[in-house]
Amino acid sequence: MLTRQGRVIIRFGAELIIEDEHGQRHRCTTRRNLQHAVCGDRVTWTPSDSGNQVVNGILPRRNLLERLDPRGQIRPVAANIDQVVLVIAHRPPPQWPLVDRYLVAIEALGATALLVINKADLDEGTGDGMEERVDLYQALGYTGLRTSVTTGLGMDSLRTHLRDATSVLVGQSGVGKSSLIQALLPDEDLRIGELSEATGEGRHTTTSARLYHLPGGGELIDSPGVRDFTAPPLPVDALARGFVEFRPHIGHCRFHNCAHDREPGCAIKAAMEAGEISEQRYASYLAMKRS
Ligand SMILES: Nc1nc2c(ncn2[C@@H]2O[C@H](COP(=O)(O)OP(=O)(O)OP(=O)(O)O)[C@@H](O)[C@H]2O)c(=O)[nH]1
Ligand SMILES: [Mg+2]
Ligand SMILES: [Zn+2]
Repeated sequence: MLTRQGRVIIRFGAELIIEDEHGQRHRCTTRRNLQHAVCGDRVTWTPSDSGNQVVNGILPRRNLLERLDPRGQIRPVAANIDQVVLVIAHRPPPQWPLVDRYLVAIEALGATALLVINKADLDEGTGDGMEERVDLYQALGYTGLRTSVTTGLGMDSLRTHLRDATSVLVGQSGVGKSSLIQALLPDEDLRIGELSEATGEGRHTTTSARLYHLPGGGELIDSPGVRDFTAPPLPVDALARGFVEFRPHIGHCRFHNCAHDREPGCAIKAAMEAGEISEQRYASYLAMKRS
């Protein structure tokens, strides 16, 4: 029988919902021995009238978002992510080392980071260091966008940034991720998803990522497990590359296997002492490396 292509928009245990090129959805199971397909995967599948439809292949992935589950196991969450929207807010105040941890994970994923500073309506210019730190990230090449779900400020701009990409939204608790998603996806579909999370009904909905089409274009993959994902640890070289401003200095240390910690002749530390790399970013690197 004819094999078709589709995209995984949701997974419940062994069952997948596939969307075809016409936007129609099909319930499928996976062929045995097939690698775990996740939300966002492009797959091949075989239609069937008997209802026994099977996914038989996963097309090459652009990337795979993985998380550490509470037991320390690495779990695949979603595939083919173009952009990660990293949400921070004036309240609760950002934990900058955590922001750096997310940025490193985004770099390792090969996705674009979009920094959203939400609750702009609470910005009283109180000298909380937010502006300086956001300026630092912008100087590193990251885009920063101020939004307010309350006043609508920046929301059109956010929609524009989401338009041509598959995105996920992440950030610490209380920054307004659910509020932003509710504003971006005001349809019933999402509310049902939130409801089943709240009631605990359907255990899978609490962890399964789901792909949504945004009304203004673009796609958002969302689940609680995506929003607060904890990335698996990285080897030292990938960790250092995750700090984009370290990259020009990598390979210039005295020791080729320098971990940029206590080694003499470290080019990264020299750049930090020369003021080219910020002390806070270097401190974030050390904290991640030593943990
Ligand atoms: N003033 C103001 N409050 C906001 C804004 N966005 C969200 N909030 C409020 O901030 C609180 C937390 O928002 P949530 O959307 O629940 O935050 P969250 O990131 O989903 O939090 P978790 O689900 O715990 O991770 C709620 O009381 C929101 O009403 C905003 O732009 N301005
Ligand atoms: Mg929430
Ligand atoms: Zn070094």
